[in-house]
Amino acid sequence: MDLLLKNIGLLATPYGTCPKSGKQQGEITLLSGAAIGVKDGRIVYSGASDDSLHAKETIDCSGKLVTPGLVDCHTHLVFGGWRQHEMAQKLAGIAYLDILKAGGGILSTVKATREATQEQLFQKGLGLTREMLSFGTTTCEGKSGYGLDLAGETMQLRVIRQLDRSGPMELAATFMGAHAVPEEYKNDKEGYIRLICDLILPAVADEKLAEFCDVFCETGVFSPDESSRILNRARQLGFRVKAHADEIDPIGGAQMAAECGCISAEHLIAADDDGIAALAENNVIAVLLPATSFYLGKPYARARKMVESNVAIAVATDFNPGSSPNLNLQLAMSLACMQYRLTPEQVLTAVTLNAASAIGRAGNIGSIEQGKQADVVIWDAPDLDYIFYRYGSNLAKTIIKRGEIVCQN
Ligand code: IZC
Ligand code: ZN
Repeated sequence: MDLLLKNIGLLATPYGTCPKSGKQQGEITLLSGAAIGVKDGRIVYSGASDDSLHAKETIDCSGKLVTPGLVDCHTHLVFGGWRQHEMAQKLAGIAYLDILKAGGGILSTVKATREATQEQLFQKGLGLTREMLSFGTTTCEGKSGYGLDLAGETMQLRVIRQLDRSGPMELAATFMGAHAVPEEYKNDKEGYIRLICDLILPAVADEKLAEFCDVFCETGVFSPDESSRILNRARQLGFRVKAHADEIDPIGGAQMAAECGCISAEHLIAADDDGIAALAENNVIAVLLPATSFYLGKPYARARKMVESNVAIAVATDFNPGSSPNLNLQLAMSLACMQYRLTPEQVLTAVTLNAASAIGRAGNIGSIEQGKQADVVIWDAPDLDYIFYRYGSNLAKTIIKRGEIVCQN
């Protein structure tokens, strides 16, 4: 063995390679006095601490909590500029969709992103992924959607690929050209949808720049019909699909996501009972984003109803410069606990195994068990409740990616 984590006070992890829903969402393995053995970046032992275990390097976990590395399965990580100037508009009561309609919001970030070079976006992304790592996130998803043309979208996706290759953060790339209608197509949404379907999506597929395709299905952005046209085209080209659905208005986004065979539907603040039932029937993972509800002053998604309805829940930051400028997944975890009223066990599954499932990686990450990649967080905490209870502090102490210490707080 290359590495041994010994003297683990409490090992807390979900188990398996499939998303967990209903009662299983909260059924995690809790093992006191545990040890983890690593070889070639993978877990080769996970179980009781045993004096016969030896490795080239040993970390004494001093009785602390250990969990899988956190997976942030929904971020808009690569963008130019910031949007702190929108704070004043928000405080004056101007709604998020009204800022967008007036050419601000996403469109102001599009302008700043188009003006940036690939190197500038890469350096900025590198700083952001390092900050995420320091909070215990070892894998994240990143979406395009601030280029809204061939050059801009592919540049953003190349930055995500460059970040993934430079490590240690592992990234999954999602094409989200259908994030807004760009200024130059303001009066020709149909033309922009054709541009996505006929030019940008095939180019992204050819260059293998993204695994997933996402759309913003929302009032004034893309309707359920328009969204499903784009997602069906993406599926034809080999993408797995996702949708921002029912974030602000209940327009049937969840049903659309279910009908299109989405791996996940995101936000779902306004999803109705039929929408939730459609997600359950079609095994669509609900990716819930409580930090966005907090920042926009919106209601919180009906997470407990989703658990009761057997929908697997993942929780993510939605990190972006407009509706969720927070990249600390621990904050989203505490909000999920206090506002959704999910238990710490349900939330742990939501940010590990279910989040890994939402980005098609549950076979490799999302739990601590033999055969999986050694992505691990040692917490400055005695048990799982403590990290939710002490919200506001960064309690991630040692962050391990592929068997290497990549951050020490
Ligand atoms: O930049 O405002 N909701 N997309 C959909 C966002 C928020 C990101 C943004
Ligand atoms: Zn989003």
